[in-house]
Amino acid sequence: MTTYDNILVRQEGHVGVVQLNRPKALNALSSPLMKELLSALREFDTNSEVGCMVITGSDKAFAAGADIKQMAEASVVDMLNNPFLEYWDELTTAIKKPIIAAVGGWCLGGGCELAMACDMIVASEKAKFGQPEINLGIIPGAGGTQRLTRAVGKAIAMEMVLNNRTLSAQEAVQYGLANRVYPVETYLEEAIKLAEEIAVRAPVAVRLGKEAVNQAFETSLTEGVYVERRLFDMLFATQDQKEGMAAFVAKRPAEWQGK
Ligand code: DAK
Repeated sequence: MTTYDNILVRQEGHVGVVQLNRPKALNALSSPLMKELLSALREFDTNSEVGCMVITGSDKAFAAGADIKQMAEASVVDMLNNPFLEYWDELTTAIKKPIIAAVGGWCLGGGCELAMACDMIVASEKAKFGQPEINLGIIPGAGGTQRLTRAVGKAIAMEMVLNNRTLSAQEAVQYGLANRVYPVETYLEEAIKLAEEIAVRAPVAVRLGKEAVNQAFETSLTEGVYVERRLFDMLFATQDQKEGMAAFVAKRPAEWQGK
């Protein structure tokens, strides 16, 4: 497995785990870190032993945002030319397997945007979600006004973006931003357990299920239902659909082939 400078990577069962590892900077997301993250996720995405991924940080910080020190002196042209943006875009479009964010502590700015770009969020009781860019004289730049608003609604999103309101883990679940909350001692283990459950399900159906749910954010209802129907029909060309239904009828567990 490739080793990196800013992240730690390991495989647990069928789960690829990526741990952001800039503890002194509270896992601030620098360009090198984002490049490494994308590279590690791509490696897991093409690894047939891996069915799901978990991105985590430390118990203190999932990530305290994009690296302010890196951005502080940037010009508009620097921002336009920096491949930083492409790394974020590719994270949501190029990775086909599901990704779970396991959020321990601070989950701010770009850190919150990174967690929201994942498919699910498992939080520790100490997690804090926020978009504090307003304190720096900017606004979120990687989905923080869009994914956040779709998740929590306009009222809460406006407070977070305009007035640096932070959400506790419980609030994040209550408002539909996070899936589950666990004690800080167990949230990562629980996230990996959830990822393992998903990882051993029918692989093609998992991939298309992720794609179909994500379509809900991109299209009208009519178009979205149309896309869903086409993906649904496509699954009837897989051996796994035959196996899944045969196993149900025979009252035995299904054995997925990913074919
Ligand atoms: N960047 C760089 N360093 C950071 C950092 C950050 N975001 N957050 C923390 N650090 C560093 C601190 O500078 C400090 O370093 P030293 O001074 O020791 O060298 C170290 O981490 C520990 O931080 P603190 O001493 O501040 O720790 P505390 O426990 O007192 O406070 C905190 C924790 C999380 C409340 C505090 O560190 C904090 O407020 N951090 C900044 C949070 C923030 O404003 N985040 C939003 C950043 S703007 C884009 C995509 C995304 C973005 C932009 C563009 N494109 C696609 C173009 C995103 C922008 C952002 O996220």
